[in-house]
Amino acid sequence: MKIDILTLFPEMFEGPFSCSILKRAQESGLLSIRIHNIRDYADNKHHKADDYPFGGGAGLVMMAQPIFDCMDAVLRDGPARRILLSPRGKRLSPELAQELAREERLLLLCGHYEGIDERVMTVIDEEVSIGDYVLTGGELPAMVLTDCLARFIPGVLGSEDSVVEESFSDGRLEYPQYTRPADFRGLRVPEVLLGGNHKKIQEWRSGQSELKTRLTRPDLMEKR
Ligand code: 4FV
Repeated sequence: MKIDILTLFPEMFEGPFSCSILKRAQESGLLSIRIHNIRDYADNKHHKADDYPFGGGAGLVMMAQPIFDCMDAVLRDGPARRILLSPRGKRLSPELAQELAREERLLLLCGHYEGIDERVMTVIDEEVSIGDYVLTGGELPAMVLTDCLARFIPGVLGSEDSVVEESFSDGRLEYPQYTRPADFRGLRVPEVLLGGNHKKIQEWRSGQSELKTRLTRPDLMEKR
């Protein structure tokens, strides 16, 4: 899968995509991520990429020209599903992430400041939101979306089981996890997990998921 990310702050992406699972996914060719600086396409002498909003109001708006020209350049070698990260968008969910993970190619546009010139929506297929709160930019949402969908690309996670048995996969929160040592500062791991009886372990885990979901996310119970 190929993901092109368009942003005014390419340096923000250095960290998250250069370690652990996402780094390995790129090295193994399962995922190719390219970051493009929209300001490089601003056709004015000061490379201005934002301006004051028509009609007044606080803050700055990203200009249409640098975004259009950046998208034209990036999509010269083929089409992509063009997504704007924005609070107006469809809420990111495991189902949406799984759907996006099946795409050949995605283009993610990161707004910043007060947002982008609305005429850019004429070259955007859909908007995606990571939650009902306003951030300083679409960069972090683009990272969240990329991380979330990458886990559904076959081969990215050590075992496919990881996405099968996890929070939300069956509408419930995941059961508690433990690892060695069995006794840490007197805090013991539940005996059932040390007994090797897989049926009992599965029952305990299912019970824990139910309990945690009922206590902390009853809304998920209704949804289910
Ligand atoms: C956002 C979100 C988000 C809005 C104005 C960027 C900011 C600024 N994107 N899910 N929540 N975007 O807050 O996706 O331009």
